[in-house]
Amino acid sequence: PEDGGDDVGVLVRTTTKTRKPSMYKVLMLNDDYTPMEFVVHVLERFFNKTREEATSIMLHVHKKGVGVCGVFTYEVAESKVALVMDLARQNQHPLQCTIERD
Ligand code: TYC
Repeated sequence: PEDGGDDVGVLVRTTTKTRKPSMYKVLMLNDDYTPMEFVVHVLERFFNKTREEATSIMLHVHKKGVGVCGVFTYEVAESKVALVMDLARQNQHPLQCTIERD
C-alpha cells in the first residue's frame, strides 16, 4: 500500500448486545375447596383480567385441573405466585399456583 499499510485498526461495536429474558407461565391449579369467586378475584386483582376473562380461566382450571394466568419474566412470575399464595393462606384456602418455563 502507498502509505506502508501497517495501520492498527480498532473495531468499535455500534450496537448493544441484549438478551430477551426467558419467560415463565404462572399456572393455577384446581382443588376441591377454594371458592370459585375467590379464584376469579385473584385473577382480576393480580393478573389484571376482566371479570369475564377471569371467570373463563377459573372455569378452565376447574374443569381441566390447570390453567395459565399469564406469562412473565422470572422475577415478576415469582412475585405474582407469592402474592396469590399469601392471600390464599390468609383466607385459609388451599389454592396452589406455580411457575413453568414457557
Ligand atoms: N374446584 C373449585 C370448586 O369447585 C374451584 C376452583 C377453581 C378452585 C380453580 C381452584 O384454581 C382453582 N370450588
